Amino acid sequence: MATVAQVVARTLTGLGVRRVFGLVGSGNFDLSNALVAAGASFVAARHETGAATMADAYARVTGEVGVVTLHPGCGLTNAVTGITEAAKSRTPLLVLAGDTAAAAVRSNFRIDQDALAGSVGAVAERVHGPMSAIADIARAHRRAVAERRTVVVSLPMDVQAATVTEQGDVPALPELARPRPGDPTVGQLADLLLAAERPVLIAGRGARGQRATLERLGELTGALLATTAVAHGLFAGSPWSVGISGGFASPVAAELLAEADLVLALGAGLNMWSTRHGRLLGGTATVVQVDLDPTAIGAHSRVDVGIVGDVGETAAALVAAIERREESRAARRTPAVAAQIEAGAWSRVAYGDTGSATEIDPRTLTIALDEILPVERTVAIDSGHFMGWPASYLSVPDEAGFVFTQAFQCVGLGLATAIGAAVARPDRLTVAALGDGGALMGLADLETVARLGLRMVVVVYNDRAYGAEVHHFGPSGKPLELVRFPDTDFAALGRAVGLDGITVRTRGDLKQLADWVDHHGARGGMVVDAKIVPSTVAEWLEEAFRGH
Ligand SMILES: Cc1ncc(C[n+]2csc(CCOP(=O)(O)OP(=O)(O)O)c2C)c(N)n1
Ligand SMILES: [Mg+2]
Repeated sequence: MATVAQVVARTLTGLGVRRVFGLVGSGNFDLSNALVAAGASFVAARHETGAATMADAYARVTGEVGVVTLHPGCGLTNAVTGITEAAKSRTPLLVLAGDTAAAAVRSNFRIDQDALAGSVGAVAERVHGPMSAIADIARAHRRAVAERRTVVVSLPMDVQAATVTEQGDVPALPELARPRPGDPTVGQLADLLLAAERPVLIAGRGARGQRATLERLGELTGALLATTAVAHGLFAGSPWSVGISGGFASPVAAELLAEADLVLALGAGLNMWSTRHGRLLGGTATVVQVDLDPTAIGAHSRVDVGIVGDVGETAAALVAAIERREESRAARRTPAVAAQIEAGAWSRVAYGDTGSATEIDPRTLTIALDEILPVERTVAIDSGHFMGWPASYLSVPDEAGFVFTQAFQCVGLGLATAIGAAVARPDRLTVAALGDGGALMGLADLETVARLGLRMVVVVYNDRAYGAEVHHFGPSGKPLELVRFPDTDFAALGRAVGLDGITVRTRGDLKQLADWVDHHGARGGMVVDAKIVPSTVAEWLEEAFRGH
């Protein structure tokens, strides 16, 4: 005899779930313990939005389904921001939310959980009763995986405690063949690519994991390579990669992208961020968009040719078609362009250092971090004005080494993102790049970094302000008192929870970080409170404001 909670837990571990994030209350206590008893390991967060975002980041880095368990009502509402980010990012995420019994109409915890889930773009599912428990949880899991959705599964407490007398098997599901366009479409696309003088491939979220095929396509067509921010790292180290397309593009990357006569967007939404409000797409370029989701095609930008298909399958079909023709082109792949790309890397772009004895230039800080920290790293970035610097200057080894939870454009998810990534890849040093405002918002889970003994450097770009707002409204003379605040000693906050903490005002102060890397192998957690020059404005932000 088993309870529904136990059967649900066993079904999930049977489906491959091995890691669960969460925060335990009475409404998910038995379920969380049942998951552990069934073989999953449990990662306790200190705030539910942190728990949801950790599971989201874990899913992004590992490719597994993320799982988070929550207390009913208030546990779920606390997690809503993280759930929304995951839903907007199409992260396969299972949110196992306890729920009040149907009859407990006056329970303090009672809310309409299904309506809440739907309102943020997640799918509402429930475990209805002992007879259907296995089918219910298997269906929710399948929707998360097959539809790439964030699924909020409500599990009423009376149902969780009910006894299951007959336990069926989880129906085995076939591997789903991924959609690919038909031969005539592939042939037309091959014609377009081979006729282009200056083709560019822009790879987005849907292209993650497809490096080899896309590099081959680039080789055959002479295309330059770029990624959106969420796919950053996909072409790390390629001489033909111009880096990120969008606000964080280097000046040379922006120039080369705008010159393209054919843009092939692969699993990339071509939104205002990845195209700089369309300015990175040359006015006369032919724009081709390949996406699994028909509603994504042309949703943000002008698209001349739309193709519904899986990026990997479509690219492989294109490669095969071009190879059959025994044709290839050098197009943009000349020694001069390679030299232009190399010389134009962000780290080579000259700038006037604005630092003083008390404040460090954020660019100098980030370039130094890139030199000091091991290259086997995962970079996780919060939202705010500062975010262009780590995105531009910190190299990453591959696309799993960069986690960008920005679909909700929400401040405060960066630390939890870093924690989920660090749990996923303990072999890599995780770098959490945060603004001071975002660090304070996500502060509850700083303790989690210490408690889990994660290998992490938490860098706080501390400008004593909501800098994005300062730079947005300051130039037009608006009052800024409400968006500036007193300095916070983040090194002391780090030490308070059991981490190392250093304060950085100059390049020389980073010697302590270099020693930590050299002598301790960057083990354990370190908070770097970087007192940055608050008046140094990132070009990407000025550029973004110009676009409005
Ligand atoms: C949850 C949430 N609240 C408010 C905002 C509006 N907002 C955007 S950037 C920003 C400032 C963030 O400050 P900080 O983390 O210090 O980074 P900075 O901009 O100073 O570099 C704010 C408040 C938001 N995006 N998300
Ligand atoms: Mg700030």
